[in-house]
Amino acid sequence: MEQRVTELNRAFATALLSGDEVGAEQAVRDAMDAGISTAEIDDAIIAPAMWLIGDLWERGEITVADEHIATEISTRVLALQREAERLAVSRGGHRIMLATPEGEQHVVALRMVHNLLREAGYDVLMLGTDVPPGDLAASAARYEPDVVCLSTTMPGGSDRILIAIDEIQAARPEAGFVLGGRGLRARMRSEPGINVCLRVPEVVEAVDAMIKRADLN
Ligand code: B12
Repeated sequence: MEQRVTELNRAFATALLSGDEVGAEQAVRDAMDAGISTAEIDDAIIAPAMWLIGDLWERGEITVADEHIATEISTRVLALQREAERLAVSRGGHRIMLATPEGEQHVVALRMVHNLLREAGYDVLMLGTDVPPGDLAASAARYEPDVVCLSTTMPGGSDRILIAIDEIQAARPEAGFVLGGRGLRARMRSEPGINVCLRVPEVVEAVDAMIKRADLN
């Protein structure tokens, strides 16, 4: 991790010195994605780069304008950090329920989904595998999820998922759905309230969009 922090500090400083706001933002986004804390990003990536800028400016190796540009970019990056934190906090107020429908035991993808949503700040409730539709509905009524993520791998999975959605909707009409897995029929497409994903990394964006849509209604 220390090595990664050093690399990102270099990338950030290089971006500041070349007035490259996109590059600076990227370095900080990479740091956040790597799980480096805000305090460490501030202390080990942004501050040392600004100290370097100060040294170069004192030695007359860069101009006052260069220093101003670096400061401006760093300030904008701090706003980006605040935005990411605000998003994580606001996600914490939303519950996402995860399960595979009856007959489905493949759960590795859903566990990956669990990790990503939790990391993004969501309140995640994992029901596990092979959950009958009536039990899914009862849990939806009890735990009031904003979004339900379902995964299916086996042939016939689409039908089981549609039955599960029907039952959950009757118990919790507000819930949106994010679906994934190779058991879904190729012609199963996203529609309002239902988002079909091909890959696990799409899930945070899909859930964010679903919650935003619900908030607008
Ligand atoms: C591990 C495994 C098992 C384990 C599961 C353990 C567990 N707790 O998960 C066990 C041993 C229990 C098992 C059992 C069976 N299995 Co199996 N299994 C596998 C294996 C090797 C890996 C599955 C896996 O983890 N993949 C990794 C994940 C990450 O990938 P993925 O599921 O494809 O998910 C990707 C996308 O679909 C998507 N995604 C999936 N879900 C979701 C959900 C959301 C919300 C999002 C956003 C995205 C998303 O994102 C992922 C990519 O980013 C596969 C081989 C394969 N090719 O996949 C066979 C496989 C799936 N199994 C198969 C079979 C046939 C069976 C059994 C019938 C075997 C038997 N005769 O008993 C049983 C059926 C059990 C059941 N009823 O569910 C077949 C299915 C063939 C088919 N579709 O017709 C496969 C393909 C093997 C094969 N080549 O024959 N299996």
